[in-house]
Amino acid sequence: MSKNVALNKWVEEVASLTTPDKIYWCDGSTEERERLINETVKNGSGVRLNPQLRPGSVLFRSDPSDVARVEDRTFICTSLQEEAGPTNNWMHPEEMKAILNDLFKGSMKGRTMYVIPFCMGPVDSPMSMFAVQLTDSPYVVINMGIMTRMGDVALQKIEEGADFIKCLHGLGYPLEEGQQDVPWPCAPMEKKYISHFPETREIISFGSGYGGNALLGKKCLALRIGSSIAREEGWLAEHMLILKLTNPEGEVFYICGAFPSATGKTNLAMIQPTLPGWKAETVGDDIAWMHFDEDGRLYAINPEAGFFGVASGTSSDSNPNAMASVSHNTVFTNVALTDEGDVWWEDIDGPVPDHLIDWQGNDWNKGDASKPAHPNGRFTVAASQCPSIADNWEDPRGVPIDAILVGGRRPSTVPLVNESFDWNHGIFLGSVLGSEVTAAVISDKIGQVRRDPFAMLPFSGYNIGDYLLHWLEMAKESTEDKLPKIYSVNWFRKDSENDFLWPGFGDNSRVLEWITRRLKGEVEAVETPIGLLPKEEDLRLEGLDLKEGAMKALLEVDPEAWKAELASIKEHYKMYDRLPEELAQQLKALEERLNSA
Ligand code: GTP
Ligand code: SPV
Ligand code: MN
Repeated sequence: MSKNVALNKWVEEVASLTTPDKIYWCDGSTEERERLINETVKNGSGVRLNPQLRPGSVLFRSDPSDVARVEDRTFICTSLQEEAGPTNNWMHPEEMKAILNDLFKGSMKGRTMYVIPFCMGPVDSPMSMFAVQLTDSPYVVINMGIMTRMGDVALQKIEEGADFIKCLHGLGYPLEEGQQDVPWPCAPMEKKYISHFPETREIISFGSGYGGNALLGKKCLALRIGSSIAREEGWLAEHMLILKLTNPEGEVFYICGAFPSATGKTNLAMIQPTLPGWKAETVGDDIAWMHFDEDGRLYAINPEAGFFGVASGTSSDSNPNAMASVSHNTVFTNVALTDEGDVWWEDIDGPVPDHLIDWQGNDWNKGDASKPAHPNGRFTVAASQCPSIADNWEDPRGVPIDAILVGGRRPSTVPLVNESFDWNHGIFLGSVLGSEVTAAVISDKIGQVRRDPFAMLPFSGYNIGDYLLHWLEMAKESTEDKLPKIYSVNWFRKDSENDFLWPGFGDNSRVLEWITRRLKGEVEAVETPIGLLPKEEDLRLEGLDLKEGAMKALLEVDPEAWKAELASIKEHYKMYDRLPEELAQQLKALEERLNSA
């Protein structure tokens, strides 16, 4: 019980519907987390890692059907369908609540219902939001404890009267008397519902225990409900990393970047620049809440307290800061287990072991065709464990943003970097952002390029046309000289042999270096029909071992490819029921520039 009557009432209501054996209020302490981890290890759902190699850490293996976000089962429930728009699944709130009411009935039988008070954002920031998640998953509690400011710190504010968002989560796997539990309880796909009610600011998620489906502070609150609130209140809730960059002269730049799921946000947020004298620090790796302050500048906070990062591809070469972060006190999900009791995934440091236990708990021997770690296997770790975390990452005011990047996985057409002509052109570039779909979502479209406006396609809590209009209109809060500059970037160009043309990772600092010089007005760009590109000689490429012709390909604007791109953008824009007029104009202007080039 708390001192907040509304909260107690809601907890009681949910408990009488879901009939858990017990109700437990989370305090967010270290002892509590240890106890919960020990319980999951005891009941066989968690695997304690070797304390010599990976102290304080645990591995979970999900059900093979429950390995990523489920966009097909994610709903925005508004009174009118057009408010959810053409990119969201929609259901009327009453209809959805009726379905969920049936599904939740008795659904926590045999389990504990955990009450998780939490705060998104630094507890003392005016940008922050409080919430309470009810769940029957101890795995979710353990993860929420890392990803948010969870427990007494949040409850205290809620008891003092702070508004809180109701987040209800259930695994959908009740236990009958004497029934043996499974390591990863969840419901079948057709019973999963990740549902959002922007009009009443509620989230109800049923049937999945994985990532963004279940850790409701993240995509559901900070992005879907968050973006809907942000529109109402005049700020931005975005799927963006936040990076602090200091040049050798000691000048500081804050850069945020919208890249779709599994497309390099965590890596860029933790970049170790290969250019000497440059320093990079992490403010956030997935979500940015941004508002224009009285000085006309755009300030961003990271609403999260931890990283839920893609494991595969992470190594001391590609992302040393992530590797150091996960050296202890880390939750791993769906990665492989070594015979020594440590974790393993694709491209991690060291040789491939002869034997592993794969992410499904089966023996794996070197040479076997299957992948021992799932491509969406993840680590959950506190931001405070990251060696590159910026000392001001929890500044309640946020950090002032100088540049916004939008980037996708585009094997062709889109150049390494392209500066927009102005704010509205930048919003156009964001609106047509394309990227190959990754394993971060359960989909039959993995590997195909899809348009993902500002990497928010699966996360905008309202009509995507209104979302882009909101971006356009935000400029009124500032003046062109104070607005961040917007850049399209593409680390993922490939050659005919399917090899990446650009080394990526730490070498992306070379692109950031050019951007900062552009911000300072120190370097000229080449004006092309699609935007402002670097001259090859203005990019610092010393020490790189690029393939013959790589830079030419990375910086070219191929007229034929762009005509095809134009046609594809037109096709994409047809889907909108509320395309802002300004974007239709931007498209027309691009066509004219391409035709007269
Ligand atoms: P979410 O957490 O799903 O939102 O993903 P994210 O955008 O944070 O992506 P992340 O940084 O975890 O990278 C996803 C995958 O892309 C990893 O396997 C990385 O190794 C790979 N990757 C990241 N940056 C680069 C890059 O610059 N070049 C190449 N080739 N791969 C990269
Ligand atoms: C993403 O898919 O963008 C993620 C992982 O960051 S999840 O938390 O599952 O949404
Ligand atoms: Mn993400």
